[in-house]
Amino acid sequence: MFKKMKLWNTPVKRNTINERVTRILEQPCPEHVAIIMDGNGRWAKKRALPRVAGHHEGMRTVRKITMLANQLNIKTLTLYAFSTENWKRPKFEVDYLMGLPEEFLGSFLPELIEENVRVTMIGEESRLPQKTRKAVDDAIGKTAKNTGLNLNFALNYGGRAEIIDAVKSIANDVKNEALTIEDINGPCFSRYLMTQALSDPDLLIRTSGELRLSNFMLWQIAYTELWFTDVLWPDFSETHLIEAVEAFQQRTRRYGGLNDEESKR
Ligand code: V07
Repeated sequence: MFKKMKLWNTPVKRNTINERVTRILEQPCPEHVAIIMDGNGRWAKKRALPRVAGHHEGMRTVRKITMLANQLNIKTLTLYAFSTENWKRPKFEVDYLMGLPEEFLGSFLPELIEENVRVTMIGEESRLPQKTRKAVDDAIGKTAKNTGLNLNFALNYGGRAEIIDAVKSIANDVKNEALTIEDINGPCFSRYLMTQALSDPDLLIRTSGELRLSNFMLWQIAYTELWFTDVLWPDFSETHLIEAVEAFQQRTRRYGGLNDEESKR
């Protein structure tokens, strides 16, 4: 039933939101926002629907939040779509999830292109099914030259695996004499991560009330502002992102005068 639903039929309530967006744009915005999109299963359970109906509804939220992030001049929006641990879920659910990139891009890629959004991904791509990789690679290719929001999907991503891979590459480069042990420092280490091209997240949002990081961007979030909300991902609306960004701006303003990057190190 839910598979046959028309996907993008939500009218966007701009009038009330526009004023707050304008206000936000007058102050420094987070450059990189990362989101752990949790609570899709719970959303479905509350409605006596199958879990996958929650994942499907969550995809509609991805579209809305992407468009708002673009409007807020956010440079990078990283969305945790599938973790390395998610393979442990029932096969039916995993198969369904692996079909979502294709479905999402099938409906939404033209709009992403029109809106100048660039799609990228982090995570171990080789274990993804062929059709998933194809859909994602196609979107990455077709949006590679876009200069608006970077919509970065974490797919089959795990923070510890990423760190271990970086350590292996560094060890290899030391062995090959491309790097000396003295060269190894924070900035050098960051260049060996899948996020090498990105700045660290300024703001991390986790929906659905869980207060955990669940192996997400462990190295990159060392100085990130954290925002937890009880709202389930399918219910997360434009207003909720605006609320999180406003809170971020309030917090960073409070560092007053101090160069916060300097004061942290
Ligand atoms: C997924 C919907 C959002 C809630 C979280 C779990 C389910 C969009 C994508 C996607 C991924 C890559 C891409 C384009 C779209 C996606 C998965 C799950 C695995 F290039 N939503 N979404 N991928 N959910």
